[in-house]
Amino acid sequence: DGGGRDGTGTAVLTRTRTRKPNLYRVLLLNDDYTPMEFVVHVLERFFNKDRAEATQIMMHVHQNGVGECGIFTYEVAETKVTLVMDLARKHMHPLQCVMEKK
Ligand code: NFA
Repeated sequence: DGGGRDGTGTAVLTRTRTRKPNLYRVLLLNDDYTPMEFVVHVLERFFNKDRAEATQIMMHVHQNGVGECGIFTYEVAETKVTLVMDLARKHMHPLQCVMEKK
């Protein structure tokens, strides 16, 4: 990784340890009003799910109150939450999307 010379001029190799990024779970919360089809659309559009997996996750949220959309680094998770919340607001759906530290 890093090359250098010690006090006697001898070549030394040092290793810089890579650090694991903090990860965040992005969650969708159930409500009584957001159409199922809208939730499936959100999962396809922002979380790259195919129709089958998006439908599974949507039904999980519908039945259990909460479900995971994916796990991301802070900035990516924050961006996805904002995109989901902005689209839900635009369509006047009460859908809630939140992130939590893993
Ligand atoms: N519970 C909503 C309905 O019956 C569907 C839904 C699923 C909403 C997942 C939010 C999240 N229309």
